[in-house]
Amino acid sequence: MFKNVIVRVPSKSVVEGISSANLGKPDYNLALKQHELYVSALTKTGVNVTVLEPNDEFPDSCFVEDVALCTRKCAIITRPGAETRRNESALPDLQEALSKFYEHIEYIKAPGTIEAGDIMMVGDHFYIGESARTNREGAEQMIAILEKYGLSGSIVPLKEVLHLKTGLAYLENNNLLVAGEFVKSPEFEKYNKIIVPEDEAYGANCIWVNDYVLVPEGYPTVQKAIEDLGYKVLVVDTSEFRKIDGGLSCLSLRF
Ligand code: CIR
Repeated sequence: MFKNVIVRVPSKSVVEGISSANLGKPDYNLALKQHELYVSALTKTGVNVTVLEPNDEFPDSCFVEDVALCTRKCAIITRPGAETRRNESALPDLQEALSKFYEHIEYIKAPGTIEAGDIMMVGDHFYIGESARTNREGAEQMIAILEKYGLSGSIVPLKEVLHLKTGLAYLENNNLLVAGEFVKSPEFEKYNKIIVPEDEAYGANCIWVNDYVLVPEGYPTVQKAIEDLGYKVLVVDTSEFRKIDGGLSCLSLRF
């Protein structure tokens, strides 16, 4: 069960977020509205939500998932691979918020880079995508920290997607939503795979929160597959975040 969630409100500069989507720039006011509805959906799952202030200096800072990994033993502050995001993880309000919940806070150090969108938690094991944002050194530092706390990690090479969780979502109870390059990955054979059709690939970025699953609006096949598994589904529109390659998982830290 998750008790806590941390989010950061999008800033006006969200329109300048890094993007490869070719969908135009986000509408700031709509992004704000969608973010509010995202927080409402999270609140319905019973978690306590800490809301950080917008930060105009960092256009992508609403994607708070990337700057820390929150485990049941410790929080690890990452070192983002994207240059424009590098110092996001040092923002004092984030560190302050984490220190309210965690006695142990660890840090990824140069030359390691890692963004926690590349990390998928399955119980006490953490799959770490080696991507354009997360290098081998960063992944190895992360695994060493996890092992220090009795947790474990393994590296999954990424070829096509931005982050590991762009194409994977663990829904607990052995259920794994998989898209694109991960459908045939040997690492994930042991899970009950729910395969996301290519034309709904963005819908793979769902989040499980306390027996609810938050699903992005507009991905009916994914939504039905999750409902058929018996989960309570909360649909949230993320159209403005999709324009800058972000989705449901990216917008929060859950622990
Ligand atoms: C970026 O490129 O860093 C942002 N525009 C999107 C980050 C998405 N985060 C995530 O998948 N965890």
